[in-house]
Amino acid sequence: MPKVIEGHLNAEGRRFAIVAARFNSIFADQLVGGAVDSLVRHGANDDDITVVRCPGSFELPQVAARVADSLAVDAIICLGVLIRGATPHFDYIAAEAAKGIGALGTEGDIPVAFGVITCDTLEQAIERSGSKAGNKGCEAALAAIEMVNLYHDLH
Ligand code: DLZ
Repeated sequence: MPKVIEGHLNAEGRRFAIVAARFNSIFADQLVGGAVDSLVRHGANDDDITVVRCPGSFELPQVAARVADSLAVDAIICLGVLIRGATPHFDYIAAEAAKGIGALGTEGDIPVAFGVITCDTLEQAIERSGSKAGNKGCEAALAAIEMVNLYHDLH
């Protein structure tokens, strides 16, 4: 049998920061609610969850980097909702958010989950923020819990 190392889904005693963009807040707030719900249902204490809001998804990596430096947390969950408009703006913001969040996770000491949804239509945003396609905030929180425990086991 191969030796398998994988993180379990117990968030007890772990501290989390959720960094969430306010843009498209109807949907972004749903992602925040989903992430908090996931963390608490997996054992995290309300007091161990800090929510930090920023203007838009472009700012997520900037704020998350400061959160990593200033708050004693075990993982950061970045949440944002990008909805494509008539110009290429969407692509620049999406690329910056993905690149910055990815770099922070790779270069920093703690896991950083990517809960940014990139939608071509409002309908896709509705589907991904708590209806047909689930809640991507919940999924990002689960990834963060698993990664915290995986990093712990890899030490
Ligand atoms: C400007 C902008 C646009 C057009 N669209 C979105 C979006 O769909 N989702 C999002 O999170 N943020 C958007 N923003 C705001 C930018 O992320 C950023 O806050 C501004 O460009 C200011 O730096």
